[in-house]
Amino acid sequence: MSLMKEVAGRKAVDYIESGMVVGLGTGSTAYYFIDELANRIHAGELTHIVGVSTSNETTQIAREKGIQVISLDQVNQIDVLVDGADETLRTFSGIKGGGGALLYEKIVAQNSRKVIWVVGEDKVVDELGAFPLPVEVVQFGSWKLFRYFEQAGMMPSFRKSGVDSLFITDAGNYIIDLHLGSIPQPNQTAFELNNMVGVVDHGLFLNYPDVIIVGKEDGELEII
Ligand code: ABF
Repeated sequence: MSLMKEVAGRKAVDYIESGMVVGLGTGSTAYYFIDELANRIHAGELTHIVGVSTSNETTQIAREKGIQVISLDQVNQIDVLVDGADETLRTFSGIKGGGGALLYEKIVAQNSRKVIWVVGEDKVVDELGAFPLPVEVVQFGSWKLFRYFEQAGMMPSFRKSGVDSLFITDAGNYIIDLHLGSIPQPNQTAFELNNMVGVVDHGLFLNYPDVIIVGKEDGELEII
C-alpha cells in the first residue's frame, strides 16, 4: 500500500466522464485508478463506461471489479487512458515497461485522445535511465541481440519469470532490460532501438502523456 500511488491513481478518475471509452493501465498505481473507477460506476456516478485494457493482468482485475472490458479493435478510439510509469520527466517523456506490458501500453496510448500518467513522486526524475530500459524482442535470435547489447556496453539482462525461466510478454515475446544508468539523448536511443531487427518495441515513451498526476508522500498531489 502506497499513499502516493493511491492518491494519484484515484485522482485520475476525475478526468473520466460517463459514456467514455477508458484505457486501463497496468501496474500498482493504475490499480488504484481501476478500483476508484469501479467504485464510481457502482455508485452510479459514472455510467456507460467501457474499458480497453493494456494487459491480461489488468483485464482480469477490471472484470473482477465489474468493469466492461472490450478489445482495442472493437472501438474507434479511446477517450482517456490512465497508466503508470517507471520514470517520468516533467517534460512528458518517461520509461515504462517495468511491469512487462510496454508493447500493449504503447499501442493503447497511440490510440488514445488523452493520456494521463499516475505516479508517486519518486518516479519524477531529471534524467531518464536509472531505471533499466525494457526492450521487447522476438524470441527468434534474441541471444544475438543480447550479445550485441552486451558488446555495446548496454549492460543487458533477460527479464526472468521465477528462478530459471524467461519472462514472456502477453504478446509472446522476451524482454531484455538495458541497465544504461543514464539516457542523456532519449530520442537517439529510441531511434537506434527502433531500427534493430528483432526489437519489437522499448520502454521509452517520448512525448506521450498529456497530464502527469504526481502523488506525494504526505498525500498531496501535483498535476503536471
Ligand atoms: C505500468 O506502470 C508499467 O509500464 C510500469 O512498469 C508500471 C509502473 O509501475 P507501478 O505503477 O506499479 O509503480 O504502466
